[in-house]
Amino acid sequence: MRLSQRILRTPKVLITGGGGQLGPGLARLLREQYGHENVVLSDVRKPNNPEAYNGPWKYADVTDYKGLEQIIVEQDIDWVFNFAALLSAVSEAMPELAYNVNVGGCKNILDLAKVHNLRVFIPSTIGAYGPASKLTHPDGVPDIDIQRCTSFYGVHKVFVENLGENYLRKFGVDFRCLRYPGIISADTEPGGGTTDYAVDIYKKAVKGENYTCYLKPDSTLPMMHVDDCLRATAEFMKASEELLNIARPGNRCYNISAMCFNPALVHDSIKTHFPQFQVDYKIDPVRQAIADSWPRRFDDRNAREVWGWDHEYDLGRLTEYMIQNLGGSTA
Ligand code: AKB
Repeated sequence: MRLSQRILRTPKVLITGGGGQLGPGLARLLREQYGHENVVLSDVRKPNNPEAYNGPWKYADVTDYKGLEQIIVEQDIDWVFNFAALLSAVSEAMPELAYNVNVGGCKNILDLAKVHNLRVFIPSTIGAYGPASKLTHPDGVPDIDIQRCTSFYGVHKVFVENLGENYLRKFGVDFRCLRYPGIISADTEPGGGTTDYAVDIYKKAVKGENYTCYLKPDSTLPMMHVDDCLRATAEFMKASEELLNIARPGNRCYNISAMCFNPALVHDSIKTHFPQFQVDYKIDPVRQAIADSWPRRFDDRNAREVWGWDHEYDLGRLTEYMIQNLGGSTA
């Protein structure tokens, strides 16, 4: 197939780390747009989500270059979305494995993108900023700032952001990266992050139980509903390369933002539906230190101006969604 034909055809997509919080939802969205057979979901664990059975599923370990290459070649892949990662709290507990997956895995994917002419999406995070950012930018940390982060996870993400942009500038690799806030979903588990409380708190509330929170009540962080996150990811990946190159030459890392809240605010929001719901606090020093080092707010003006990002969910709507989708009633 000639290159011009490849550019015009429907992309063949590989999602790595696809069994986690984001993979199944992204596969569902992309399969609706590009066809079920064109979206390959993959992970190192057996599928635990029904979406795995709605199209191709493969074993793929991002730390295994040859294994990944085999899938990319055999499946004739054009786009890779890499969700394989150890999140912030788990990375502090297992720094070596985290390095291999978060750094080594991404380097493999960037090298494969260079060899096989792939478009690659690798998410980054609020964790890619350090404690200075929220002091210097209390109203929102911009895309470009000093990133002296204090968690292993943040250090890994900063490295990959910079490596990806260097592969773009030096080798023309079509690298794309969004910095995600904490993502909140009802039907998939977050798995080892600092922002996981914002999912767990809703689960307890709908069961009629109280919640013990590991972050302080005023630990404000940027957050986002999973549907906004997945829509942003799909839209950003579709944006024309030319548009991105002209708008911010050499820069492919964009903040995306929707809402900011802390445990006290989400507790208040849940109480509008379950007035008896109680939260107490037992602080986890590791996750509290991570949260304290992250920005409270993102400035995402570039994403809004350059490729048209906009969010749909605020805290009130998120609370209604979570209660309904976790089996509670908002009536
Ligand atoms: C985490 O808490 O580690 C993640 C993130 C914000 O990147 N949810």
